[in-house]
Amino acid sequence: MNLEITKALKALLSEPQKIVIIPHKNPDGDAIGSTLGLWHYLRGIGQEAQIIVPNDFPKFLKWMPSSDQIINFEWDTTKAKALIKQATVIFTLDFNHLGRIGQLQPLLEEAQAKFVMIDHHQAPADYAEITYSDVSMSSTCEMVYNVIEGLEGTDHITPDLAISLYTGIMTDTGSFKYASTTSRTHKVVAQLIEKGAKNTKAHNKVYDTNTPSRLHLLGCALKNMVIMEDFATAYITLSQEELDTYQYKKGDTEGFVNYGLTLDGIVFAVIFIENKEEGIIKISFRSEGDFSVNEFARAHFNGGGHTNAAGGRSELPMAETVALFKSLLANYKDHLKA
Ligand SMILES: [Mn+2]
Repeated sequence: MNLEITKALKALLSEPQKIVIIPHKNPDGDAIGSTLGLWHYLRGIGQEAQIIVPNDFPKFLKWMPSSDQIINFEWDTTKAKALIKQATVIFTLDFNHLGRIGQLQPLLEEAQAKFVMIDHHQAPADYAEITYSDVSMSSTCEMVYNVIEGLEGTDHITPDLAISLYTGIMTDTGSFKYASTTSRTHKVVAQLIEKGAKNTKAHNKVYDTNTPSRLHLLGCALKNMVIMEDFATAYITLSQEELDTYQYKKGDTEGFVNYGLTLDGIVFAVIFIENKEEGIIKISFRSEGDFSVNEFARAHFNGGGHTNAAGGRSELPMAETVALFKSLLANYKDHLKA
């Protein structure tokens, strides 16, 4: 975090503000962890702050301290609207384009507040007064730690704050294994553990809370996996019917896409998940090495993200979506090698 951002944030927070903190739609561990981490910090220094999520977040994150204080826009629309209208500062976390917040987009476009963006995705939009964007960061949680440190606020890191940030770093780095995990990431994590983050608890609460139906859905997904050795690619499909058969609940398919990469010789893994209600196929892309799934998702599937992890969507039916995907691989043959 550079000096200019530190100075601007210091000035902003030297006055009492009415603060709203917003993560992206379908919030993940990093989105919830970073918003809660920042929320604990801002409350700790005496600021008025509220978190508003565009929609619900997975059950495996609901143990996080004070996560019950989070306002869900879909359930508490009137309250959320009022808070956004009155806000003097809006922090947007773990996304960098107002198209990522669903129904909140028009409200934020009209909001009078000063915007602060803290995010590690590529190609940030230009909507914030203060933009802290760094694609080299493991997670937004690591960036929130940098913010707190930059504001000389590490004494305000309580165990609740610490475990919030720890959890987001853990989930966004695939438990500290992705290429974005640096020595600095480990130093931050070490600090968080020293501040009281119960690291084993975070792992158990996030990863060891499977239901039988989720494991059965995983079994179905793995059975559906198609391996294309010539392109070092593996993809999975899950139809709405299959999701229904295994009583799909939000968050159940989290991490499924990564199984393709555990195969020897596979560098590109994809999952296509049908969503009948929205009339779309949701797609997650993962890669190992140099192949940029961010560029692939941007170019062909209305999405984007990071070099090794991205999302996208298709409005075509499943079979046509998969056919399109397969037809594209030949263009990337030189990059799709183990
Ligand atoms: Mn993130």
